[in-house]
Amino acid sequence: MRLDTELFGVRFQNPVLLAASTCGFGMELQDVIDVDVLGGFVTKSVTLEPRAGNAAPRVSEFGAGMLNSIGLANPGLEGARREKLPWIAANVRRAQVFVSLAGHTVEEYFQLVEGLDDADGFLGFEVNLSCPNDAKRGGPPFALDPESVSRIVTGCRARSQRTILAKLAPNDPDLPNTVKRATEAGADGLTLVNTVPGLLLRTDGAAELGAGPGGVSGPALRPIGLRAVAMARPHTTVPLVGVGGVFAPPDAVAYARAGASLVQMGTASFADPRAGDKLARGLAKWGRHNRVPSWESLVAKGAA
Ligand code: RRO
Repeated sequence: MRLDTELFGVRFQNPVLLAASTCGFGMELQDVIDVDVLGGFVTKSVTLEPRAGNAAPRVSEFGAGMLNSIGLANPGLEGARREKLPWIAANVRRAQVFVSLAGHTVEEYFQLVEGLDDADGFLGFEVNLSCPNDAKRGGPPFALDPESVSRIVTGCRARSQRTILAKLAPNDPDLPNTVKRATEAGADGLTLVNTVPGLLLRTDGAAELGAGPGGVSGPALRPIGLRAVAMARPHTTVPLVGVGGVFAPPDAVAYARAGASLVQMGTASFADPRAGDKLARGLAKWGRHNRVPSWESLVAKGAA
């Protein structure tokens, strides 16, 4: 099965990306995996200022997946420019890279785009509108307010020629509307979905995570991500990127059938950093076995 796919004016050698926050900025994994065997990866979300992140423990496993509250730990705009993006520019050749952006205000997204747009080494931005763990901002994520989605994507679009993905929330009461708003505002693609808000408690009533609540990922997120992709597909023509519980080839194929042109892997690659590479190779084998000529032939089409 041919795995390569042409999107956003470039070639992805396979449809498997590592999700934001699971591979740092690539360099953190350099002794463990060759990121250039992947279709691509998304960096940690970059904020204007460096962030130390939330109190430990930041992740906790449970039967159906994982709860995290990392709290946007990242080196900030200047740190990313100075220490992280140059490594990507010098070392990543074949994987397509998206820089994830997280603002606390609408204007902060614009400052982030302005501050990073002329750096080298990446294809585009994944505008993270759906972080469930931003204690500094508080309140619901921007993705749950269609007006904010529209303003943020419009402003980022006006400031960059690069590919812009908008990362949306799983708990959106009107996802079709948000999908339409993000598309009309100029997003080139949509990433569906971020983690679902959740809480794990110990028997003494204390939260398992230092920050209290967090975001649920892993197998439990797969039906939620698939539903979101399938629900979004008729409402936009732009490519969709499916995230949530992608572990094995049938999971990725299910996302393609729902309408995702690419998939991202998060929790699976926490447990095994080589999971992305294994998935790409597993997909090729799955396609041979099932006589499917190409990944692209599996991807359900969007709105006409
Ligand atoms: O850093 C985090 O705690 C985090 C982010 Br920015 C996000 O978008 N989704 C998530 O589950 N955790």
